[in-house]
Amino acid sequence: ALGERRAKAERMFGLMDGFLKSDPISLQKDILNHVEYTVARSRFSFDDFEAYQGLSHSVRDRLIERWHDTQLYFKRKDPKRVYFLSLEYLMGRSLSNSVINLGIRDEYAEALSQLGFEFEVLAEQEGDAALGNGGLARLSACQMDSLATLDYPAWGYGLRYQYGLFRQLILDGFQHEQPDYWLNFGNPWEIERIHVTYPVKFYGTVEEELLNGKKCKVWIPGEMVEAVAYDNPIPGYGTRNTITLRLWAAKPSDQYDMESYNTGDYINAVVNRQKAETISSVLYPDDRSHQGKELRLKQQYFFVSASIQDIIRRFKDAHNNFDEFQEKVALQLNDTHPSLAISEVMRVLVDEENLDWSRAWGIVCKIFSFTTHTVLAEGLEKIPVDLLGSLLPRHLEIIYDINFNFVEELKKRIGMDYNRLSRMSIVEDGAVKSIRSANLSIVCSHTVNGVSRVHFELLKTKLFKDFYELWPEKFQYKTNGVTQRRWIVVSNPSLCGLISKWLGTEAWIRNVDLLTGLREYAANADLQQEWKMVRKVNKMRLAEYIEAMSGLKVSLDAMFDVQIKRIHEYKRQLLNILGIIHRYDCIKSMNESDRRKVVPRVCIIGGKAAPGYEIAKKIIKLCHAVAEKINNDSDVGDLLKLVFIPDYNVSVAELVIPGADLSQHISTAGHEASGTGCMKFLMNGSLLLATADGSTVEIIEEIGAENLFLFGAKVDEVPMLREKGTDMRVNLQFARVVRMIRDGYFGFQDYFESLCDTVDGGSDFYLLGSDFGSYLEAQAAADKAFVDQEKWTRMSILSTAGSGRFSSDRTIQDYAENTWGIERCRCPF
Ligand code: GLG
Repeated sequence: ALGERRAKAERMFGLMDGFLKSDPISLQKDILNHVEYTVARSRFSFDDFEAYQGLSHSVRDRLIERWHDTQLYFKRKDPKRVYFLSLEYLMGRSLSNSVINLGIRDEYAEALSQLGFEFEVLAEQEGDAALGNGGLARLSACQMDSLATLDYPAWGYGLRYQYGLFRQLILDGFQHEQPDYWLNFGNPWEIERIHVTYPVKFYGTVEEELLNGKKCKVWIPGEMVEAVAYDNPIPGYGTRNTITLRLWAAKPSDQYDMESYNTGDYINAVVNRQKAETISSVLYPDDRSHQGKELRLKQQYFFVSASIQDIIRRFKDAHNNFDEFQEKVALQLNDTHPSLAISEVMRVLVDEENLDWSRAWGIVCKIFSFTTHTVLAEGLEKIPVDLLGSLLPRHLEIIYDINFNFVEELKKRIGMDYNRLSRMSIVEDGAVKSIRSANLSIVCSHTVNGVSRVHFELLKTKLFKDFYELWPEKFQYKTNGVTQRRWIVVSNPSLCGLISKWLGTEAWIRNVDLLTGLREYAANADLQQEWKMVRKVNKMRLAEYIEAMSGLKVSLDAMFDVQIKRIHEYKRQLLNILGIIHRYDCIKSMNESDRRKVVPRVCIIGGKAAPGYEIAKKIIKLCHAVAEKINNDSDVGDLLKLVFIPDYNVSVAELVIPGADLSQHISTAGHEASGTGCMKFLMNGSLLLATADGSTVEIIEEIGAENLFLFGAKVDEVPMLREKGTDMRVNLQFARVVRMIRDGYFGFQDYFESLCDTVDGGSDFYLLGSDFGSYLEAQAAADKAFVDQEKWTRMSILSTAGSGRFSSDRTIQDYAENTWGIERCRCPF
């Protein structure tokens, strides 16, 4: 029937590729139509923002067409689908990415220029969708792009927060958090599905009932809210496939709580109902610590419950029993945040679909896979049993039952090793009895993935050692990747053009391994010349941004040295700042002729600190205090500048990364599970200054140690060094820079005291002191290489050429083949 309808449509409209034409004239007409009828502004008079709105609605129309076709095709083919459950997605802007993936960027640019607008200017009107914190959330976004591009039948599920990640405002060098009410100006990239709603239940009690002579559990909820779907079409590149990211928003339920209307307190009843919406109102801004808060747990269950209902509904549309469930459904848990999906599937199958426990359990064990992004045991999520019991009483029972069966089985395998049994138990006995979400996820998943090889080693030998010994076959790793569509094609169009020109093809945009073809031209003088030009233009763009933002003029001849990422002690922005202080101190003590030999630097730091993370906030303030001193010192001039870029987010990254000569990825070894920022810099030809941590270890293998600046302790040296501590009497350079802060050289003496205490006074947990010497050496090596621009450019080209392995296309293909067992399903028309 689908084919017939299609053929009829084609006969009527004479179109092969949807109803909408995409030549510049048709695009213009559509944009103006949307300005007039959607935005409701006169087509003769509208500003840049209204033009952006008209433009984005016309793009949306084209997305919708492909999206419908893809969904219909998936429905007809009924392939095994992967459902990606993630509490966070950092999508950033959609416009440029969409038109590029749709393959109509040039047509739009032409259409707009005829209307008197510039595509780039309108693209700047869009705000970021920042429904996530950092690496984990941006990884989800990159993976969605790859899933669509590689034609996999996939769905993303998450939460539609009304307030995304807070905006960072810097006042006097201090971070202030402002709410990000990102929906204020409308969001053309989502489609509200008012008819796709599910009830989600909370609280209440569990009762036993007899059903056909069989005892069964019935959950009588105490509260019910409605989940409403908002669909975000995700277009693939070089394919018609357009998949769905379905985000849930909470709305008051119509079915429940009606009786309060009869009490006469109408106003309060309405106000109370409104509270339901708070569930999806705000993203938790802390990416590492979990405090067992009720609202967070409600968010987790809310999105999981709605998603599972949706998935089961879709399955039941095509199947009348659960025999084939595991052949049609793969559920991916992105970290432990969605781990309640496990007990939810058990509950639905047993309590609602009346399957036997053992049959339901057999299904659950075949559908779930779990990826952990954490390195440290302290980072693992725990749910207090009291909290879970009150919010989701039936789930607590189910988890207890799963744990009982697991521990019984375990006893048979390992005997009465009580220590090990208690370590592996899903339930943790302690001051606060809790559920260990990671243990639950491991027990119930068929595959557990790490995010880099180093991370995998740590999982096997430390974090999940007990489980690895029990089930070695469950453990795998898929080194993270990023999408070259966003991180080269969208954000660095001139580099994109240059690469295509030298490779003689654009095929690398879908098949990124082809980038290795650049290796043979790395020393070619013509390519080097063009490469340098492209880099210079990107640096100019960045310098303009810095000036507009801070009034600071920076020299384009200086090395642009960038560290942008969340502020964390383990990521060691403090090491970077101490290094800058050292550089400043050296310049100050030089004579004129020595100063002439200094390689000028512009140090750029950006990132948000979690609102409750005091030390991270002090690092931000220190950065500003040091910048204030250096940037105003006439002895230093252009030799050294320090800039803090406020409100770091995806679109800021798109601007900054292409302009970086050098980028820093300097976490204490063994602390960064993978790191993905380094991959974006690598693709853009920035040289890396890095520790052998996370994915850097694999980057070294790909591009060769001679093409980056490596320093610091290795993962296995860390415990010994920590034991030893930093001796300030030996580490004189380090002691001196810390002393400068302590002595008030940069002001705010008292405020910085506790920050200095973290690295001296016997603690220095993150080993800044012991790595300082080799950090300075690596920095000196970078200076030396920069003087030789021919060598530097060759290293830069080789970085891009070796970045192909770090594409999320490779990661996703590996997941599809080795974890989810899904196949490509390419929409043919
Ligand atoms: C984590 C880790 C990063 C990792 C990212 C994606 O800290 O090292 O690259 O997930 O796997 N919480 C995170 O952002």
